[in-house]
Amino acid sequence: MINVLFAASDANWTTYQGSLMKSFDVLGLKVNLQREMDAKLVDYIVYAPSSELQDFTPFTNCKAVLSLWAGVEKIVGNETLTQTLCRMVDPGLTQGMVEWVTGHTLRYHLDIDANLQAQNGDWVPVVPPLASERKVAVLGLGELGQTCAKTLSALGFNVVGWSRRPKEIDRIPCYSGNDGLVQAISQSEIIVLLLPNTPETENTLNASTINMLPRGARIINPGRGTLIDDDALLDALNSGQIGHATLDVFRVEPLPADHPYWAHPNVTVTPHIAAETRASTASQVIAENIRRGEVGEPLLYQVDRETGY
Ligand code: NDP
Ligand code: OXD
Repeated sequence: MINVLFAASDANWTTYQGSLMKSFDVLGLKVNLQREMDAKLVDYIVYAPSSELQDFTPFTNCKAVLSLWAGVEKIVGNETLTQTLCRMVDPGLTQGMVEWVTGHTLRYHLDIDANLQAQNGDWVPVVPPLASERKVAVLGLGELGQTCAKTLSALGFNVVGWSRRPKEIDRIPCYSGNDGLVQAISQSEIIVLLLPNTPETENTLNASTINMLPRGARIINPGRGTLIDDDALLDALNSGQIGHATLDVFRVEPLPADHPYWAHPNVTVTPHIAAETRASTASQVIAENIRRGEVGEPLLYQVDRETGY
């Protein structure tokens, strides 16, 4: 019997218990899945940041902590966590992010807001440009960024990408490093942020990089709140340097009701809903990693503790 501790909220338990058991069954894994268990008996921990579990020291036989979240910034620096840490890469989550990013990119590209507001009887045709005339920078070319970049490129957008290490992606010019960031963003009218929260990515968009963007550029941030210097963005929104921002993630969540983003006419706030891990597909990923752990195969999606993602 494999002992799996489910360390996440009550709501997560309700959502995941059935799917996880089904996925274990499909792979022929005999699993004892519980919310409480003698720490020494635990073989794997399924973990979400909503869990109160912070001290991993007692889990001396635990082979891996399997995160239900893609972003692991809340756990990666935990010094008691010496076990292997795997993040979530879930096809359902990826598909959700592609739909969210594509939808908000098209909102900006087609200037849908202008049409929604122009309903006063004046017939003023303004034909949107084609996607090929719109340059979009996707910052972060991992599981999510790369899939979004490819989808936008397939729709015809002029997509460029940026990542830490150099990459080659068909029909998408890719840049890396500090100089690469300047090249990626300097002519991009829409910037999509899909970087993780690490010390290196903090304030990727700051006063200096924001000023490198074409005037009126639009920002879409489903990555993490720390990627943006909020004061610099508010200044740029007020001056018109940034035309509009759609923000799904914030330094403090829930975003406080008195935060200037809520009231700003050129900001759309969404409450961290860009993409959620989907129980049916994510459970298959967890089950596959436990199967691998049991037969001594390398686990998928291991977090690099040095880089923090
Ligand atoms: P990945 O780890 O697969 O990809 C991260 C990307 O960021 C990689 O391309 C990586 O470069 C790049 N990167 C990391 N550090 C730097 C740096 N210093 N400079 C330039 N590029 C860097 O993550 P995912 O794509 O799965 O997820 C991205 C983020 O999306 C998550 O960390 C999370 O914060 C957020 N997220 C938000 C959700 C929401 O609902 N709003 C839902 C799920 C995730 P390289 O390829 O060279 O390693
Ligand atoms: C995640 C998220 O990291 O939902 O999975 O933000």
